[in-house]
Amino acid sequence: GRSTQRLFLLDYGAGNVRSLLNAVHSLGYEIEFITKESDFDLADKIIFPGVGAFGYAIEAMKSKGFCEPLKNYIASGRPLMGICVGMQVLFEGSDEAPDVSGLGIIPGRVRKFKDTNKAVPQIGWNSVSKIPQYTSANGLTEDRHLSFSDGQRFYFVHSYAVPFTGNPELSDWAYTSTRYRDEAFVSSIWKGNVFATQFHPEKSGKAGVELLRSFIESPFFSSEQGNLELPAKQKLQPSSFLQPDQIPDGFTVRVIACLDVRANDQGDLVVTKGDQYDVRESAEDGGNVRNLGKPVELAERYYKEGADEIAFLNITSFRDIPFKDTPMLEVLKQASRTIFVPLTIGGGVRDITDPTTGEKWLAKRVAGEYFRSGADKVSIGSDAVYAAEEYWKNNKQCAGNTSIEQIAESYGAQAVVISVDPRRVYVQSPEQTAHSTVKTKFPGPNGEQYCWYQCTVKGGREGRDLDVIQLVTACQAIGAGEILLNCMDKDGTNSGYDHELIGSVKKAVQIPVIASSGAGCPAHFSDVVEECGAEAVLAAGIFHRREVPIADVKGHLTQKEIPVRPSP
Ligand code: 1PR
Repeated sequence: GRSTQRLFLLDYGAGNVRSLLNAVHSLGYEIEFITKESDFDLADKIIFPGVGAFGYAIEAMKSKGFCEPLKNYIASGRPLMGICVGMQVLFEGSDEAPDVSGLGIIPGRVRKFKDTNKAVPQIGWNSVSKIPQYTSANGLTEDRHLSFSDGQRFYFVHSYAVPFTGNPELSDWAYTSTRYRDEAFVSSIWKGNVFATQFHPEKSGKAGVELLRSFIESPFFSSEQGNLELPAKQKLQPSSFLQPDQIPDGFTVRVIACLDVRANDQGDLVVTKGDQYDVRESAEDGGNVRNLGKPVELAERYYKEGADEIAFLNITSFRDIPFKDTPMLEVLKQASRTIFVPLTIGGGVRDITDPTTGEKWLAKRVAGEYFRSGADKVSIGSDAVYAAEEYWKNNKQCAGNTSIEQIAESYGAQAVVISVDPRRVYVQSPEQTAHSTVKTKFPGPNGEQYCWYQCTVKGGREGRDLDVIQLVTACQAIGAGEILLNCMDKDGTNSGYDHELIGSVKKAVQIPVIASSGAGCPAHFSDVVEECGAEAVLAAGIFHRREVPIADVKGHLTQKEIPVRPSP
């Protein structure tokens, strides 16, 4: 790297640190791993990322004997930057693990967001408001060295946060605050050599990467001069301390690009797109698997065009072991090198037994491979249907070992997305089925006024006796963090989203819902947000076929006064 300082990453075995490595490398710096206690003495600066569950993080830190050395490192005055759970563990404790103490460096506790009138976890982009604590005697404020500017958006993905009460007890520490609907919380802390963010800078596009650069390069964090005393602070009177109701809600709707990926008949991994899940061209066109481009190239284009998240779905994974499809791991490793927004990977996330070796891979290990390759979330399709069927059969008891529970336990609920592949089943009247029906504006082939949404597995090839409401309520109870709500009837039709489906699911769960399938023009995106309250809108075909640029979608949503992250 450009400086002689030794930058270290304190990784306790969290989720996706690869993206953080890639972000630091993209700035031209090297970063080493803290693997043993003596490494703390070699570090000039430490970045401490945390993903997932608070309790897991503390236990992992303890088992590695990192807690005391980290406290001593901080006491030595050398700079530390915490990220997400890496910020939370600096506090006294968290509701997420009531019987586990945090490091107690910062006064206060981490609380769970209320989900009475907003989706929890908060998954998405939000703004930060600097809390004016003081200006230094010579007018120099430390802000100059942290490239926060109003209007920027950063990526949050968490169910727990430190409330911003506006009382001075946090005044020494709280650096910015953010509002998520009815709750203001501390989105970053800074005091002397300790800086930490609730959001993920390595997943917050250019704004986030520049913030990492600030930490690495800012003189306020230089360890050469020891803990450079910040300019003398003239404490503002507490009365002038920013109050929670002065914090704006900058939460935005996410626009997500989705890449269905599979091997074509020649064995090359291509981005394809189903038309109601049929990914092959017509017979007269050769019947080939539609080839809409290469996964990493397309993903990079979408990142540059302003996609807020990118999802890769390995759509033939139900056939074979995803690791025979190791190209998917390679796709993630390559994509996460230059793409600094969240990546979701789906397809084949479940317990698997390798038919040749008989080796058993738990879903947690499959997901771990994907996280270590650069994914932030995994989506579970078929296996979630099976888990929901078990849940209802066992009278709403969680089995304890489902792929959802395994992954949420270590990486947090927010890392587990349920990908739903429902299709309409029309009935003349609700009495004809025990399933949850909707009265539809789009009658069935025989004029049926009602329908229910049947869950399918194996990429829509097999219908199950489970409806979409049973699926999403069970998965939320089991511990999933988000719903990716596809729709077979609408898939690839460009006729708009299925509002009846999305509206009924939004009413049934408190976790965020991504609208998917059918988008054909910018108005379709604003319609589904206005009518169903989807937290995110996803499309595939219109982006792959270059019919509608992402910027046009964001421009249209802005015109409709739906907040979006500004395109880069
Ligand atoms: O069951 O856990 O192995 O996961 C398989 C995953 O692959 C699931 O997420 C499933 O939705 C997906 N999948 C399987 N087969 C297909 C197929 O198309 N034959 N993709 C498929 C379904 C859903 C989105 C699509 C949106 C937007 N496609 O990827 O892009 O519906 O489409 P549009 O904007 O073009 O209308 P497991």
